[in-house]
Amino acid sequence: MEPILKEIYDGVMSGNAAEVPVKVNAALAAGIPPATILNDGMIAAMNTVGKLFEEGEFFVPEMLISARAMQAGLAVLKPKLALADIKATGRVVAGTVKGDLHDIGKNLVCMLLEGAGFEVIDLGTDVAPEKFIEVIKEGKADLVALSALLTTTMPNMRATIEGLKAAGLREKAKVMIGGAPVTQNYADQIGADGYAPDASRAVALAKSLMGG
Ligand code: B1M
Repeated sequence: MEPILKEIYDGVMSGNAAEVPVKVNAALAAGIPPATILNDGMIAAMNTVGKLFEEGEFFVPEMLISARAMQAGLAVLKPKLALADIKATGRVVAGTVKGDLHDIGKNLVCMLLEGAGFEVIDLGTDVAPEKFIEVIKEGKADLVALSALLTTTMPNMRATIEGLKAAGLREKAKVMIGGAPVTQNYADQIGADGYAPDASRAVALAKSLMGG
């Protein structure tokens, strides 16, 4: 691994929100592709953080400060990730489902969707089914993008789809889902229109769901 990528990795691990953006800028200036900085530096570090949490070496505060450092680095990377090639069209309402506060993956998906030309309404985290339904009812979006990072909050993806059905709005919008514990099998079970394992494949999926 390039030394600067290792420094970014270490900065996210130790939760150094002041240093990570500086290092990300340095890596960009050195010509390292944004996707490499993201995947090999930042996402790799978050995976290690998760592993250490599972092993009881890290606790919630450590996860939180690592997440802050990652968000600070992402803010620098955003304009580079968002450099669009071909513009897609479509309006997306995105959010992390009710009960779930994880937003880094959802933010990345939103950034790349915007970069690809989608209009994105980001409802944030802990979003109740009613909020998504309201946006679709008002005709403000054609695609619902649901993220969940907890096995305990995944059922709120199903609840959102069921809510759309009950409101007679299921035909008005496609629904795509993703997040670490989510699978294609789960998407099929709950009647989602698609599943993507990562942010770049989420963009490809959104384009295909919108007929692009
Ligand atoms: Co939490 N957490 N966390 N956490 N956290 C996980 C998810 C966990 C796997 C850690 C572990 O045990 N190894 C575990 C979940 C276990 C499970 O249910 N299977 C866990 C737990 C248990 C918890 C708490 C319950 C801990 C506690 O309080 N005891 C608690 C729950 C709080 C809540 O939500 N109600 C909690 C809290 C937190 C923090 C707040 C401290 C913090 C989040 C801060 C934030 O997001 N602003 C946090 C963090 C940072 C993590 C880990 C370490 C990292 C998550 C992350 O940001 N990854 C995580 C461990 C892990 O995932 N390795 C963990 C980087 C991000 C880029 O990846 O989000 O997977 P990800 O997104 C990817 C893809 O999944 C996909 O694209 C993204 C980019 O490629 N994707 C989509 C995501 N959404 C998509 C939507 C799409 C398509 C693709 O279409 C719509």
